[in-house]
Amino acid sequence: MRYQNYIDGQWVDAENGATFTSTNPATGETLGEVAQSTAKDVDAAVEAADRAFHKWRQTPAPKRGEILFRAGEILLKRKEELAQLMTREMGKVLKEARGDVQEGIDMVYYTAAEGRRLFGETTPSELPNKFAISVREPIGVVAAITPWNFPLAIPTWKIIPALILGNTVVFKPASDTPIVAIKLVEILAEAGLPPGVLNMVTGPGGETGDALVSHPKISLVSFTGSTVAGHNVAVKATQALKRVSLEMGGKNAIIVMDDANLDLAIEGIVWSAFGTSGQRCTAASRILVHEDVRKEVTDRLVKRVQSLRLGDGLLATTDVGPVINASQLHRIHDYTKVGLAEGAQLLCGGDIAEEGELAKGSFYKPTLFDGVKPDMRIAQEEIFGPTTAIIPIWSLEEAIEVNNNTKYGLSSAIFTRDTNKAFRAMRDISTGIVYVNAGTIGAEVHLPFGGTRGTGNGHREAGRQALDIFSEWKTIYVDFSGQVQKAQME
Ligand code: UN1
Repeated sequence: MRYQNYIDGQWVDAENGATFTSTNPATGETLGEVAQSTAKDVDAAVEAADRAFHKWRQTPAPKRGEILFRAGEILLKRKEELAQLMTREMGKVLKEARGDVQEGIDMVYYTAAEGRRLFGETTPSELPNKFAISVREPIGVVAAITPWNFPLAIPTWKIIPALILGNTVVFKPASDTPIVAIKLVEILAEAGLPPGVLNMVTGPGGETGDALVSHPKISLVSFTGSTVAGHNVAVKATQALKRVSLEMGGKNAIIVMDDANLDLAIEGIVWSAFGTSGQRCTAASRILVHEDVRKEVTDRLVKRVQSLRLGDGLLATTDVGPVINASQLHRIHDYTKVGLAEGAQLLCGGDIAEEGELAKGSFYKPTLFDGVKPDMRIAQEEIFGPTTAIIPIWSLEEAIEVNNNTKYGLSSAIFTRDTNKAFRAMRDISTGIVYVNAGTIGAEVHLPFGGTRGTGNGHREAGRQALDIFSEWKTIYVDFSGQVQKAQME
């Protein structure tokens, strides 16, 4: 199967005919050949988006919303098919793939309804017979650059708010998951987006992504992905004075206090650390356990983690799917070696899984380290795999300090039965998202999503707050006094 770019309402090959392969990380099976775009393809896509902008921005927002609602209906109808494709292309277990599609549907419905809100302000003028309002305006052509770990949900976080506000979009999905992205674009086109309003170019971050970020007609770059790639995007886009919204890494911690409900905490840890094979930017990669319950927590965790079954995410017997590709697999394993060299104690896992069918894909054994010190590399650097580090703590104050002391600041969780401790944690934890008696994953689309410090650059996706990324404010004064009234003059 051969997949093409989508430019100005047409499906087209890359101008030089080049392609790359999308493969199933569980089996190595080839899923299709996908256009490998060059700067020329990017230019054609951006020019098309730029031409479409004028008309789209003047389309009433409720009408734009109607098209997006239709896309939501189609997504809902095709949910199962999309989820199966996602499991084959990205690897996450089928239940989670359904969740990813559902998160996309939620985002589409939630944001489509903004078409009938997009509230601005009216406020009294300081002068008589003068009227003052503020309204949101689109910015122009938006570059949406998305990662492979949520191949449907995250593209909707960017594309849908951009479109409801009247921007046009050039979408570049991750090279590991282009086919799911192509299906999303097909659906948005079928829903009735006019040609040029949404364009897609597939290809590697290096050539395709760089050309997009540097294109003079791109007004805003919205990026989710690794810290290294995000840094590159930020430097290039900022030099060209574009607006940039970045969502990058995490080193999220779960705090388990001595008064916690341990049944709940253990399940929360397993879900947050090993769900999606640990490949969420919200994944719990540090577990800060009060010394008084550490032995019980580690003993129970080891048993639970060793019972997790690795396999193809399409099989009902699988708990943990593959990681995205071989290079990521080796990177994760290198971190195991780093942890051992730093003196952390390996409790289970710690190796590439190659038994039977697993040898065909990229599987890593769910890994637990104990006795980890807060400043070790495995406690500071994002690994993005099924591996987590237990760090002993002795008090809430210490836990909060360790929690806050990484270069990232996305998500945190605390398990405690003590309301006072819960509220102190809610106040003093400095991440963008905090959970009480729940793990670090599972954000909902109608609340702001994003992090402090090196996780991002101050923006929030999702929720009403996403509108601030994709719009400019325009302030309008209407003077109906019939005179030249001079503000701030006596
Ligand atoms: C991500 O990993 O980049 O909160 C997004 C969660 C999901 C979104 C994760 N709703 O885990």
